Amino acid sequence: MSDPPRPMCDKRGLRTVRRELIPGKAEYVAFTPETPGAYYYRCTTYSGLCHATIFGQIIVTARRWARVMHSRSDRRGGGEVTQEHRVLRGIARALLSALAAGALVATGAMAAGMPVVHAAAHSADVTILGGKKGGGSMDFNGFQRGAMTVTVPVGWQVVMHFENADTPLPHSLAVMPAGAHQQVAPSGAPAFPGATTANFAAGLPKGGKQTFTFEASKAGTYDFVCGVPGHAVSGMWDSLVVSGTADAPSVTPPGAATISAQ
Ligand SMILES: [Cu+2]
Repeated sequence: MSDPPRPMCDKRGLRTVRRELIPGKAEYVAFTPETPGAYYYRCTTYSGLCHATIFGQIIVTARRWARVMHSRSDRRGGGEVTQEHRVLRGIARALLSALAAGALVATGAMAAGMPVVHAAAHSADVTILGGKKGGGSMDFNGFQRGAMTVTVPVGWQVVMHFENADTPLPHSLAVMPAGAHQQVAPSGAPAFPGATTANFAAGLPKGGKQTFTFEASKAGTYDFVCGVPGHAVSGMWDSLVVSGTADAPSVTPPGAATISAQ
C-alpha cells in the first residue's frame, strides 16, 4: 500500500486545512479552493497503523475556478457570500462528516481506489409546480399531504424552480421545519436561509415563477409548504428529506418532480 502524494503544504506557501476530530462527533471547516488541480485530504493522526492510509482526493476543476474567482470579485465589491461559496463549504462539511463517522476507514480496497469528490457535482435543480391540477387544487406537482418526497444529500445546494400553475389562486413555496403544514398561516423562518419564495403569505399569481437557492446543510425531514393562509392545512404540502446517506438526489414516487444534478 503506497503513501499518497503530499497534500497542500505550507512549505509551498499554500494553506493547509486541518481539524481535530473526536470519535462519533462531526466537525466542520470552510475553505475555498483557489487553484485548479488534484488535492488530498488525509488523517494526520499517527496513533496506530491504519491512520496513514485514511485519505482521499478532491478535484478542483478549471471551470469551477473561473466561477469562484467571479464570486470573489463580487464579494470584494460588497456583495454577499455567494452560492458558490456555500456549495464549497458544503463539500468540506461532507468530507469531514464522513471522516468523523468512520465512513472512510482505510482498507486495501480504498487505497486502490481513493474516493474522489468533484466540486461540480453538488447541486440539484428541482422543479415544483403549485396547483398543477388546476381549478384551485392544493397540490405541488399534483401531490398533496406529503405524498411526494424529494430527497437530497446533506451539504448539497438545492435550486428550487417554482411556478404557480393554478387557475384562480396565488401560491408560494418554502422549506419549513416538519409540522409547519399544520399551521393555518405557516410562519417563521424557513428551515434553511433563503429557502422560500418572496411574499410567502401573499403568494405568486398564476403563471408567476421564482427560483430560490439554499444549502441543505442539516440532515432531517422537512415540510415544503404553500404559505398562503389555509393552503397548507388544506393539503398543499409535501416532504423534503435531507439525507446523510444518499449520494444523489431523488424523488418518490419516481418522476413526481424533475430533478437534475450538476
Ligand atoms: Cu397555495
